[in-house]
Amino acid sequence: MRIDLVLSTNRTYRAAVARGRPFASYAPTTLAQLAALVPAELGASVHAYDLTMQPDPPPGADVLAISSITCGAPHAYRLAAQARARGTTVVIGGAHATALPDEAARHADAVVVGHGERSWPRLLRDLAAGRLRERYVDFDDPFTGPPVEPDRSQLAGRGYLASSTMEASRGCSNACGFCTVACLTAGQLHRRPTEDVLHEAAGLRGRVVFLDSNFADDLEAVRPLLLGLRALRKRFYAGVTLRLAEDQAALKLAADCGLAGALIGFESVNESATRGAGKGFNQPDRYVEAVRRLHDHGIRVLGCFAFGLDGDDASVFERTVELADRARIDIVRYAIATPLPGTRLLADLEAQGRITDRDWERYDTEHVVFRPAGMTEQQLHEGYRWAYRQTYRAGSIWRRLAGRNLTPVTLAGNLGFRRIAYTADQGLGGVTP
Ligand code: B12
Ligand code: SF4
Repeated sequence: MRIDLVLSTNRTYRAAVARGRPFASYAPTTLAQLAALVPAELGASVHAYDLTMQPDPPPGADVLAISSITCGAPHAYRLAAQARARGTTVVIGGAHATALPDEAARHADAVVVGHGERSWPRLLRDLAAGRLRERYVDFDDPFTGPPVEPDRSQLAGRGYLASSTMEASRGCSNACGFCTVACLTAGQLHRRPTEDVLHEAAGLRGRVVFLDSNFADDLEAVRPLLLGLRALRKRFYAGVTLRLAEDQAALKLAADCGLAGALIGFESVNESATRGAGKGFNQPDRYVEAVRRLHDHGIRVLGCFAFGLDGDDASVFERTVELADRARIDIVRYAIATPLPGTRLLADLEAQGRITDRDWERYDTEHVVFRPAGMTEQQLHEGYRWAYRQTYRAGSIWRRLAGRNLTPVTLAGNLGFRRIAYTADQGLGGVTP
């Protein structure tokens, strides 16, 4: 049996692949995890294709298993139609199928909703036994079975900026209105056993990137892991919230244990916008001080902001750029607020009749798909692109980074975003809102 595992993506990423210059980023573990879960007794040959980095797979698989986030759903459905026309069994899972399983079911022989750790091997055994079901749903703790180590050989040589990616937990203890994580994990946060995480981390080369949505909100729960990472002398990057910067003891411990870089969702410089999105623990008047504290502990900051939440008006772009400069955020990522399926944001905007675009391709945080409250759609799109160009001017990069040791990641991140910001048709949603 030949099983092709595929990560679908949207037009912007496919165009970059076609140009031979994909957006090098951190490696997802999705395909590597699914490859490792294929039961050995099936004797299957398994091939993974991350289409954010490489072209579509050749035809001929017996099973095509597609993982899709929302902006990759149209691509997933096209691949599915082509494969089914050739008699291939198609399975779809991932964020979009979990939020909208009925839609995915129209394009696949089976849909996997939620975690794949138990469902995926069960599905393959069912298929081999000729009793494939149409839907497999599992939101229980995915980390209770025997430890699964992602088969990273499947992703080798793809040119990722960071390949040593892994999970220590899945889910989040918060449920911010614009975020899909609560939907993907049925509102639960699951942690892997510390010894499994340390075992996997020990085998990874260089700095580890934890893909967790919220690595360190509960310090007591994560303390044994931090101490273990310190014993391994592992430096690592992780997604955290600003709560970490507010807690001096936690910050010091995380830094001592190797936290080298933090991905943080600042979201907005408008307090009403962060509060409205259910992320009221982000207080914009404390952002500069928070970044200073992280820097004082030697932690680099990748700061994420979303434009267009209710509460934002057209002044938000200039104010955000100014804050990113003043706080000296190492790498800045801007997004257009996007009402992804499964979020409260989508439910609210739909109820208010403000959704203007239902092309999932454009639900990539680079396009405006709803009517913003405090500006026009055009202003939101242009302001987003303007903010990127401002933040990645040479002068701004210099102001944010001067006087600090430059790491390869900081440099590559800034140069990568600068390339995207100044190449109008190659990212940032092309030229149309
Ligand atoms: C790595 C990553 C990426 C990679 C790859 C993206 C991709 N196309 O999949 C990169 C860096 C390119 C990326 C970019 C973006 N990403 Co991203 N990314 C992640 C991240 C951090 C980790 C994914 C991962 O490896 N998880 C670990 C694996 C093991 O878990 P998993 O993917 O959920 O898979 C499990 C189950 O879902 C299930 N499963 C999944 N697929 C399938 C398929 C089958 C057949 C089966 C059986 C089971 C199954 O089984 C797996 C094991 O249990 C997640 C957040 C997160 N922590 O998950 C966001 C996330 C996937 N990204 C997200 C977003 C929004 C984006 C961007 C649009 C925006 C942005 N600026 O980041 C871009 C768009 C990229 C594009 N055009 O494709 C959202 C997706 C939400 C949605 N509904 O669309 C997430 C969930 C973050 C979030 N909090 O909202 N991202
Ligand atoms: S935005 Fe961050 S803190 Fe909020 S629910 Fe999502 S992962 Fe958790």
